[in-house]
Amino acid sequence: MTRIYDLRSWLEALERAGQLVRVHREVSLEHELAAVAAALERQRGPAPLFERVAGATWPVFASSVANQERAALALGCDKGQVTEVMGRAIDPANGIPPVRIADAAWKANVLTGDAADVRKLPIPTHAAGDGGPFITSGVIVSKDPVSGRGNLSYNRMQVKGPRKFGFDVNEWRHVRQFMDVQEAKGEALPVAVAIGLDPAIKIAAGARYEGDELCIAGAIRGEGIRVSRGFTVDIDIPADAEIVIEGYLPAHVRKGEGPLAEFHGYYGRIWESPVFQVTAVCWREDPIFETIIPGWNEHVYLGNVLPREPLLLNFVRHVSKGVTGLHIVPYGCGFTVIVALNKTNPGEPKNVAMAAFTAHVNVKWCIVVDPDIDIYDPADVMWALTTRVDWAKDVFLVPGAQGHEMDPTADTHGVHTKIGVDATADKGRREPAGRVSYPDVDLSQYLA
Ligand SMILES: Cc1cc2nc3c(=O)[nH]c(=O)nc-3n(C[C@H](O)[C@H](O)[C@H](O)COP(=O)(O)O)c2cc1C
Ligand SMILES: [Mn+2]
Repeated sequence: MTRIYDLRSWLEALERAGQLVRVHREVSLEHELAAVAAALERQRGPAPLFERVAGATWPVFASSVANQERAALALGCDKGQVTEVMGRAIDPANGIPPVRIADAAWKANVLTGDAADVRKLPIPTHAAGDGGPFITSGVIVSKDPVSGRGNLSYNRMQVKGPRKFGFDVNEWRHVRQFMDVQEAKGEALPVAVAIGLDPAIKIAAGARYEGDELCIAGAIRGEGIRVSRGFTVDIDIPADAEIVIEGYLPAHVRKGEGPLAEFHGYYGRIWESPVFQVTAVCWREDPIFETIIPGWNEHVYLGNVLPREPLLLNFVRHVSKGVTGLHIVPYGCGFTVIVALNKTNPGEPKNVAMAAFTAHVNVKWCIVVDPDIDIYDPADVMWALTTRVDWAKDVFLVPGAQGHEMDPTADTHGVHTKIGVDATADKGRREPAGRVSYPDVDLSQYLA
């Protein structure tokens, strides 16, 4: 197995697993690159490395952690173990802190001052309704100005000029908390953006964690992530990143930014957001740029699937030891959960669904299936819904419950209706003979 510690070793691991496709045909950064990557994500196809990008010298990689196979590969486990491995990684007791080194691959090339021009970077314009080019796969590295601890997050960055971006940050984020401390003193918040990464760091950045999220990445890799001090910011930045942008968020500056495709599959609005002022642009030799297709599978996987599944598993396991697996489906905006249950009592599936609702406000729809259903295969789940559900008896609604404030069916406070579905068999109805199945075959042996 390839030891994964940066984007390049990750690409090797993907290629070996048949999860990488090199796109030789030239693509445009305006919509075309994102359209190809989005189509591949929806077909559960391999991740594209765009080798020729019009008007750019650097290749662009997309869709790193966009399906269950790649999540498992990134975490070094089987498909069905992802939730449990994530559970161990985000347990602060297992965190492994980063290790500081003097050198870093990205210290090979540095532009500062007026020369730090981000027009050099191949930043795509993704969806048709996006407000322009956005960095979507930048992991934001910041530092708590009070305690000094590090922090990782995602904050989309819209290109606003050669050295300026819009910087989207919601109210309850750690970065917002750090900004508030600085703004009270009238001071800027220094930040760095790391692009082109070991997927362990990307997975860590999507989690809400009381501590430095780099400890999560360390826990995934079983050793501290190598970091190196920035040139113009006093921040420890992943040393094996392909590209690093350093800068600061000036105090009390807000500018219109957006719209961008959101995780729920609609466009967001234009927000009055902070501004990121660039102080340095750094890169490895022959760097590879990386992007996340906004509003699509990887976006939901990193933000809503991987960090939340462990929490849900804890809750539903508390209610029933018979739970064999759980998946927050990436095509359901992080609102839909499928639980596999080896039930021992007829009412158990509904109790399990209720546990999922209370585990996280986002959960709106919980489908409970038997362990013979592949929870990672939408067609198998649809088959269970069709053949094992009597809609008048096996479904229950919870009106007036708290949901995500961005659920388009919810009111302005996020109040919505939740729905639980018992899609298990053996409810004392008819008894079909055994289920039809065909053995798995290695298609490459037949179609080559
Ligand atoms: C791909 C992706 C993009 C995101 N974009 C934003 C964003 O633009 N603004 C924001 O406030 N949160 C965004 N988030 C959510 C936060 O970055 C994420 O929840 C992170 O855990 C917040 O870090 P914190 O817990 O240290 O505050 C995004 C998440 C993902 C996975
Ligand atoms: Mn944090």
